[in-house]
Amino acid sequence: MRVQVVIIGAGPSGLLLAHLLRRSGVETAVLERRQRGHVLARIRAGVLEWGTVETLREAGLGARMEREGHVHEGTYFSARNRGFRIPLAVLAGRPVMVYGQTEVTKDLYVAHDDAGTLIVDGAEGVTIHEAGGAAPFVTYVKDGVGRRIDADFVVGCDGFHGVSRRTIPATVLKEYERVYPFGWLGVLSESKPVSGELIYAQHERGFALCSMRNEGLSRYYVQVPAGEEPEAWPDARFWSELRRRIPAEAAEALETGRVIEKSVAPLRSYVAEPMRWGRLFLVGDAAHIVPPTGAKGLNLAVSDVRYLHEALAAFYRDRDETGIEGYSARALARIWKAVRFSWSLTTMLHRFPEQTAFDLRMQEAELDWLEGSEAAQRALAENYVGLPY
Ligand code: RFL
Ligand code: PHB
Repeated sequence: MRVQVVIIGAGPSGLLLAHLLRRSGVETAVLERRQRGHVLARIRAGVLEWGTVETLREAGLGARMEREGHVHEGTYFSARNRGFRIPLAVLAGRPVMVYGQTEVTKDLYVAHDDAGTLIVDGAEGVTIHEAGGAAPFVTYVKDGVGRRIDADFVVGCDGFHGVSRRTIPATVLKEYERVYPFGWLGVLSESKPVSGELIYAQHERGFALCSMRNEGLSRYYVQVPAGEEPEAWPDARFWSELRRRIPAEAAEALETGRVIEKSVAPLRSYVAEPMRWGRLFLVGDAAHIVPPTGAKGLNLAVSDVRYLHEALAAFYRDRDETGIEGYSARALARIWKAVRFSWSLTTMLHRFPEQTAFDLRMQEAELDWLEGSEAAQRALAENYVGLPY
């Protein structure tokens, strides 16, 4: 079998790229290791930059997001149980949208089902061949039968643990990494969100975040040591720890409902360069990871997809290769700024094991400055709502 572009991974990167390419008349096949039910059960991102919202709208994927998503014009920060608000839309000219990654992924699957895109789930042993040459192909096993797809290009949208990045020779790939000595324990709870807007809370016991999915579904996180098991956190322990870290009024108002998901996510900053090797491109988490503190991971995946879609569409339309040649540098320029932002928010808000009394004071002074300075708030807001493409 032959298609123009083979995409590995049916997360948001792979599904959105396939969707945009189909609208530009480019034929794709998407290979996903997992079953669709598994992909849709993953609870991940919650906050969309306005550029992501516009990208989804322009792609004809905005209808349910308009109805069910929530526009947030501000967000709260808190230091030592006292909160203050940053008016994002006033300072940066744009709000953000709270609409879960799970919902974005569902909308994409519905669009692909309607259009009849080839999405192979349960594709095992996906292997990329000859990506450095002119005629790449991909092999995999489905239902015990070996298969092969030839293509002009292969796109790795297969997340941090995928095969695509590892296909690039070690002599070519340069990796940059910081692993943080903590993770986030996340809880999805059937309860009314404690606040109409998100609360990012710094506290000497560790960071906490109050987020949401809708009026009846809250998403909360507390910082825990790296390697912590969710089983060490029965519901009562989680709620009591959360209450201790958030603003006093929020702690009082907190409603605890049935917990329907609980998991620990490790925190890391990671970038692989370049994001193209011959006829193989990397997109999204396959090339970079940010700690979730800045809510940037999914949004970066979307900006990579925008750039690569533009490049491939120009190639097929006009045989113009400039976009393809420039993809990696263009994507990385935006990525590094989001990596910096996510790292700096993480550093400002988390408790580090080796942190001294002096370091704690530095965090508190930074938050105090943020509370009192419009310039500081504007800088944060500009990054949080998303830098231009
Ligand atoms: P994904 O979503 O990991 O999808 C990759 C897909 O590839 C498949 N795959 C393979 N398929 C075939 N063969 C193989 N060998 C394969 N190996 C893997 C996988 O099964 C999967 O389906 O990557 P993608 O598409 O690049 O999307 C990236 C986003 O998922 C990620 O950046 C965000 O979830 C990060 N993130 C957040 N981002 C935001 O923009 N805003 C947020 O508020 C936000 N909050 C979060 C987050 C991530 C979190 N976790 C759990 C890491 C909160 C959390 C807790
Ligand atoms: C979420 O709702 O899951 C969420 C929100 C904001 C973040 C990270 C995660 O920074």
